[in-house]
Amino acid sequence: MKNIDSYTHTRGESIYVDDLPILGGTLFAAIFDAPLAHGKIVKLDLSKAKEVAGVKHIFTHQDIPGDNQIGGIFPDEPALADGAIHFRGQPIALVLASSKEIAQEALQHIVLEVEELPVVVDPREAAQKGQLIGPVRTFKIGAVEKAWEQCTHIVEGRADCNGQEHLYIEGQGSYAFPVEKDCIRVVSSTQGPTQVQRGIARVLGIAMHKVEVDVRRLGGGFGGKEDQATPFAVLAALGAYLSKKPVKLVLDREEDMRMTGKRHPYTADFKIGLNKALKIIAYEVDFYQNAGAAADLSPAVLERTLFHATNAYFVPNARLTARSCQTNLPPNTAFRGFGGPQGKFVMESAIAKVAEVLDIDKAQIQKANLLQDGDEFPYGQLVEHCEAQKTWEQAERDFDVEGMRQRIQAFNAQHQVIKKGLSWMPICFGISFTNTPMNHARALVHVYQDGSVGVSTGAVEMGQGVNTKMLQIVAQTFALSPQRIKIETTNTTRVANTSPTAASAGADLNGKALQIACNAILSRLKEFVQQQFELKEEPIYLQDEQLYIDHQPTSWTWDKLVTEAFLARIQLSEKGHYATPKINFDKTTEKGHPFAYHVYGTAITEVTVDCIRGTYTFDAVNIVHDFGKSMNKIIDKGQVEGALVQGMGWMTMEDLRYNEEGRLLSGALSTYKVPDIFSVPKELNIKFLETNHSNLAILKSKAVGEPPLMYGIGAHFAITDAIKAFNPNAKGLFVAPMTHERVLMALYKDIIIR
Ligand code: MTE
Ligand code: LUZ
Ligand code: MOS
Repeated sequence: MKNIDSYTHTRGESIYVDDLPILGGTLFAAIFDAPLAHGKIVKLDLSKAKEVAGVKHIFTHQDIPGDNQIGGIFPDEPALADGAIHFRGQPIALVLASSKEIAQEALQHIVLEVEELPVVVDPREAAQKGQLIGPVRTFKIGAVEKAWEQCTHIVEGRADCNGQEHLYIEGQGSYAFPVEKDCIRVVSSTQGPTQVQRGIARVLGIAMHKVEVDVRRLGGGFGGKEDQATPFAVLAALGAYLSKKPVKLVLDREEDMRMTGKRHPYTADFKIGLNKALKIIAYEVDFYQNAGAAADLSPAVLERTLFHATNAYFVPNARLTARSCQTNLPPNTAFRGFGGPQGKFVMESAIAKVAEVLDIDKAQIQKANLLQDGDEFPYGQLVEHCEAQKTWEQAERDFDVEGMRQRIQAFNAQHQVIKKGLSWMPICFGISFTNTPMNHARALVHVYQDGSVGVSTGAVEMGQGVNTKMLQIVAQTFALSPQRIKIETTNTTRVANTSPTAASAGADLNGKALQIACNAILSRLKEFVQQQFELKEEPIYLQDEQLYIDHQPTSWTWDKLVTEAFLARIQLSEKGHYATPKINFDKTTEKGHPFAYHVYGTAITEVTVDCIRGTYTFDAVNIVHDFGKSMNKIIDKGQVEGALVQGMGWMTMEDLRYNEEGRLLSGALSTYKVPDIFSVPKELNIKFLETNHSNLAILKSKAVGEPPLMYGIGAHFAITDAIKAFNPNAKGLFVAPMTHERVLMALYKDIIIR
């Protein structure tokens, strides 16, 4: 089944926040944001700006009726600055005007005087100064101090990876409407409707039931709208509440890039020890996460870095430490992989460095240490239904790796200034919010008198196809054709207390809740049929919208059944609730069983580097991915393709730059380059490893949203491999992204040009 949105998407008919019809009286908002990264506000003069024709209101923190606070995990982030500035782009005042242009024009007339304070952008410097958010976390397994004695090879090093701009096509935006009796209705481009609802209620000082949040779909989120849609929705709602007019706040690209947080940059020190047989015996790592100015989701991201710090390898003795460092950058936030990619990059760097020192193939070490059933993760969960070796071995076979190696060697022998490189990237990613209480969801199903069905869940559609998957569940349960089913907007008055659609768990959690609701309606209908036809044990089922009794079609269609049931006063609506069983985690011991299951896979990346210019093209990425029993192969394959390329962009070309003053230098598409169709590998082969035991995945179809992003890490190490083919003295550069400039430097480091 194809994506239910593809028809309207391709015709440009799908509706986003900025496409909503404008209601009469609407005011358009612009945000006056901090022009520097750290300081005390000495003076804020709005008088000139208020005189601009068409400006209706300018609000500051002093106008906030409730709590000036939007922090989710820690209350450390004001909605509007209240005297102190902590990052460039921090909202200070909200201008409402009769048009967006006038509102933006008024920003130029606001006078701000600031007493500047020193700016910190480097996480190690922040840590040194004791600027940490939350506790330092350490995961331990085995006895790492003693384990070094058993190691034949011990290697230490440092790895640094940068942040990443989400670059969803649709910017942050909300449209807020005042409703009678001090209520507010907000249409928001958010992954977390309940987070937005709670944030608005808090800032306006009203109860959550007075706030309705509605989401049709997002033009991409990628984690950037898990937490950070909230501040902008809050400001739109504040404007509507105070002005009693509808308020539209949609950021343009440069505002969005300047004001919002991104993937966390990390820097880490590692030490790894292997025995003679190349088994990893011990691993120690110290992560410094660049959190930005406020907590946002950083503590949760930090935690997932630790959960994935050993990637798909068994490490019997480890000490993994991570600290969240407060700097004067915009608060960094969720981004596809949620700290997992950063943890894995360091592990892969450590293995690469050992391989370099021993002068052996990195893949030899990777393969020797892949997880197996019965192994223990550093957080105490046991490895079950492990597909690490299976995906690796299938990749070896299906993609004729031996042939590939020989072909590359022959090519490199024949070419002096163009070299090819190869890398392997196994992945293992845990599915569930690491914060156990977040792992539940609700759904609401209405079967209408005419047999058509309306479905609401807590899942937010952001391009990942979750609505199509929800529709499939209903269609399958009721044996209905897709046209009879409508997926409603995600709305907090229909489905309450939602977790954000995140952690790749949207389809699992909401799909399972939806299955429960549909099955309850189906049971009631069957019971009704049993009574109506005075049946005993004869099987009753639906097939192709037809009622079957005792394997014989009856004269009753689905529509007839529904109509009759309605007349017999049978309840045709139902809600479902699902909570992931078994999972738990104890933060005091840092042990537990946090994940419902894990997703595995292996990618092989082949690159060609132009060793004169430092440029590269990816010839092929070959993947064997563990989909479980995919319920929609088109969508799932699309998720792997998109995530891979997004991960490759992070590792190679996306060059996020802040200067020492905390000013974003790569704040537009002219200075920040993301992969386009020309950067996609020339060949992209995705093989489905089909497995059948993930009962906690919806219809055994494993979560697919985030895990494949981490295949992109392979791009980095493939480039290093090619560099070494050109310059055997070159040392692995464990710094991402591997831009063309960096490749050029690495190619000619310590080389004597003849
Ligand atoms: N795919 C598209 N097209 N757009 C997105 O914004 N977000 C990713 C992933 N795939 C995203 C996407 C992220 S970060 C997550 S967590 C999952 O989708 C969320 O959806 P799911 O839980 O339904 O997989
Ligand atoms: N969000 C969150 C996430 O709050 N907790 C998580 O564990 C998580 N994991 C991935 C992406 N978003
Ligand atoms: Mo995804 S980072 O869980 O929104």
